[in-house]
Amino acid sequence: MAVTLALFFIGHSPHAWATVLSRGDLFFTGIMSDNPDQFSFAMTVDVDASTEVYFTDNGWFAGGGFRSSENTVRWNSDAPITAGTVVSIETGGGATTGSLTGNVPLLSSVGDQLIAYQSPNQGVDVNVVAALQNNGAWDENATSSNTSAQPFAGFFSLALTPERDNWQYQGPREFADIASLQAGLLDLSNWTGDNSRLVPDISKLTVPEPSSGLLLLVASLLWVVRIGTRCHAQG
Ligand SMILES: [Ca+2]
Ligand SMILES: [Ca+2]
Ligand SMILES: [Ca+2]
Repeated sequence: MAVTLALFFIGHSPHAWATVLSRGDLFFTGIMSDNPDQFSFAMTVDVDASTEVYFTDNGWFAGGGFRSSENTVRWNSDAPITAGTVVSIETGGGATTGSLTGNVPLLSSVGDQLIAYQSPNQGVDVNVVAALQNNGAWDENATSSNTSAQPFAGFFSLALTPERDNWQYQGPREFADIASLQAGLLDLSNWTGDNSRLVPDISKLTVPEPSSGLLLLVASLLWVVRIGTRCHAQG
C-alpha cells in the first residue's frame, strides 16, 4: 500500500522535490555575448532534483512583465546539486550541469540582460530570483531587445557598468558566510568586463556548511533532556 501510494505521488507530482528559490539563492557569475554566447550562475543553497529555473534575455517592462521577442530556456537540475556549484549554459553547447528545454538566450554585444525566474505553472506566474544587465545601468523601460527596466528594486539585480560585450565574476571563491558570498558576487569591483571574450571560470564557490554551532546546541539540549529523564526515573 505504502509503495502504491508513493508511486502515485511520484507519478502525479513531478516537482515534489523541487526547491523553491528566493532572491539571494541564485546569482549570475558571467555573461559572454561574443560567440559562443554563454552565461553562468551559482546557487547559495543546496537544490533538489527537478528544480527548474527559467532564463530569458527578454527585457522587463517598467509596469511589470516581459517583452517577448527573445529567447527563454528552462533549466532542470535533474539531480540534487550542492550550494556553490557553478552552472554554465552555452548556446548550442547545453548546460554543464542539468538539462535544458527551449531556446538558449542569444546575447547581444550592444547590450542585453538575463533574468532568472521560477514558474510552477509554466510561465503564468513568474517569481524573478535574479537579474543581470550588461548594458550599463538599468533602463527606464524595455523598449528594444537591448534594454530592460530593473525587474525588482534592490540587492539581487546587478547592472554591469559600463556596457561591455563580456563580463565575468573574478573575485574570491571562498567565503566566511552566505552574506559575504552574496555581497561578493554583487560587488562590481569583483567583475571583469571586456569587449574580447573571456575564458569562463566555472570552478565551485565555497559556501559554508550550516552552522556547526547550532548542531552542537541541539545535541547539548538532547543530552540535558536525556540526563534529566534519567535523574527523574532514578529519583
Ligand atoms: Ca552574441
Ligand atoms: Ca558591446
Ligand atoms: Ca534582451
